[in-house]
Amino acid sequence: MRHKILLLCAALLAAACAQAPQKPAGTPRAILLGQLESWVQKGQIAYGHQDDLPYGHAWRVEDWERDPLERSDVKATTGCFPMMVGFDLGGIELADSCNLDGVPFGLMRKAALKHIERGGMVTFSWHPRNPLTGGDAWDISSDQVVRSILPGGEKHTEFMLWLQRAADFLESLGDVAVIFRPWHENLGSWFWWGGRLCTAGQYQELYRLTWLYFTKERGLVNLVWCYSPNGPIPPQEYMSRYPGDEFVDLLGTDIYAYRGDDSIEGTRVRYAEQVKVMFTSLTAIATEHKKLVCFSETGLEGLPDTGWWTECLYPAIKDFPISYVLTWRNAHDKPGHFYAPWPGFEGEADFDAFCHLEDIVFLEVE
Ligand code: BMA
Repeated sequence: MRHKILLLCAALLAAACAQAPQKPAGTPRAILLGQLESWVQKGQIAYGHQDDLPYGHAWRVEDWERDPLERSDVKATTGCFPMMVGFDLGGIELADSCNLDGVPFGLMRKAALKHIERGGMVTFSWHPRNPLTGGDAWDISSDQVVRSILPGGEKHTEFMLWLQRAADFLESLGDVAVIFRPWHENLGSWFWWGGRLCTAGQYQELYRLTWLYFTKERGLVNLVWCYSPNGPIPPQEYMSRYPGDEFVDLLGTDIYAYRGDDSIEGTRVRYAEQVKVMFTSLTAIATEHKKLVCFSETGLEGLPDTGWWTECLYPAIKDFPISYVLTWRNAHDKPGHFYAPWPGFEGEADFDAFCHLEDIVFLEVE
């Protein structure tokens, strides 16, 4: 039996059913959390893809107000949409019209809502620019940035405007629940909020400030908050900057496979080991803290391993209680920067096989 979410279009439903379909009870947030949990309980893992709808390998949505948003590299290769679609808010803080990867925020809103309406889920990350230097999220030239935006810092007022703009966007989605994953990969030192760029206390204050502003001041109660440090790291470090149970719903991690000069087999073995160490520990932490687990980002850039999905990713994750796994974006303008196959790519068949595994969940639309 294939465990896919089957969606009937509204017209079919109206024709076939006298009564409206039963909506699950609870707030949008509780329903989203409940869905993630039910996959875990059934031993299933949902699949996600970053920026799946605005663009793909060598294509992008041009006229987004008219575009039906049916195109997707994942759908073109498997017949199904990813269950989870990720978007990035980078650029919203300066009221830009497009995000850092050229996605208009209007398109992002439309695609997110359309995906949710189809029965899918949405997660937002955020690569905001550097509020102290004016550089990008990767500008690590100063270790004073986080200090400067916290209460009492010289950039605090400006930073609160950045939070306001991000909150305005999420609020504009209306009464739907989405996952929000701010200040990610915080144990590495490649973002201005990273490990060597601020103290643990400053990081926690930043996360809590964000949560408090969104939740208490703005009343954004539909957000599911994801904490997602980078891996691989020694597992005992995972909680070293944890903001606290009150501020987090989902425990994630970002771990990528890297080939480097290694063989395909060597790359697989290394990745499997890293995933195993990290998720063994995350599973125990999640049980202790009563949280759900996700694999917030992963992938192998350019997919040089054509069996990566069923012979590397799947065996690495299948025995862990991971609610969803998200692979990164298929850039429209950087030919080698992709993490999911597209029609004609040689690894297509393996991805299709992954999609049709019993315990992997895609979004099937009829
Ligand atoms: C990175 C790369 C960048 C991109 C950023 C935010 O991992 O994909 O090209 O700008 O994510 O999406």
